[in-house]
Amino acid sequence: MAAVGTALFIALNLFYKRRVWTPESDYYTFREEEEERSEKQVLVLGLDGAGKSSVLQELSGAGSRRGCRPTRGFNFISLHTPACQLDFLEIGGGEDLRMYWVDYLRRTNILVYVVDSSDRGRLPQAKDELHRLLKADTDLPVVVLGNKQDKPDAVSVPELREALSLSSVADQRKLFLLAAQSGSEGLSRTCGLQKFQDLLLTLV
Ligand SMILES: Nc1nc2c(ncn2[C@@H]2O[C@H](COP(=O)(O)OP(=O)(O)OP(=O)(O)O)[C@@H](O)[C@H]2O)c(=O)[nH]1
Ligand SMILES: [Mg+2]
Repeated sequence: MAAVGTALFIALNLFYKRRVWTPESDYYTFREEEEERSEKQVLVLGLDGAGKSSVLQELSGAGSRRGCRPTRGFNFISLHTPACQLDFLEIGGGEDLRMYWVDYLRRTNILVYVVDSSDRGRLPQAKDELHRLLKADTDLPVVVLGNKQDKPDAVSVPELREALSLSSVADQRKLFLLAAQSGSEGLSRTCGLQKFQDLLLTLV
């Protein structure tokens, strides 16, 4: 019995050592780590109707914002860039979903916060939700998109900075505010799709 036990122990030990130390396994571990490193998470949040899905649709190359329905749960797209893969996760902005937003901050590299610049009545609410997120994670880089700039009643970027109290945000935080409009390649016309992507890549 003892001999069988010893033989089993030696065999397992040899097997374990082979798994861990062979050059091939080292190579695969290295490759897995590399693959993990090259996937970056971008969390896309904002009140319902702000335009999160429309922005994602445009980023994915679908162009027009026509056909966007309220997101009842999640919405996910991946962008392959030469530097890395950007995984965008939108969580719906409805009141019932906002309580879950903070749970996703931990696993993300950047927060993109979309605001409807023409929804003046709900700017205070957009501000409160944004500051709740900023408080929950004090280091996360943030890009605020002041969306729907094509609408005649949209507030300007300086007004939006004021309305969202962005000047009160700590200096060391990486925070950017960009004007945007999505649909019909609007994002390309305002903040610039390529510029937006490049900015994200500098922040991951
Ligand atoms: N005029 C204008 N309308 C826009 C713009 N972006 C989005 N919309 C419209 O706004 C509405 C809401 O857009 P969505 O992209 O579904 O908004 P969302 O933030 O994903 O909303 P939820 O999924 O409900 O949280 C849609 O009717 C869009 O067509 C924009 O830049 N300009
Ligand atoms: Mg949506």
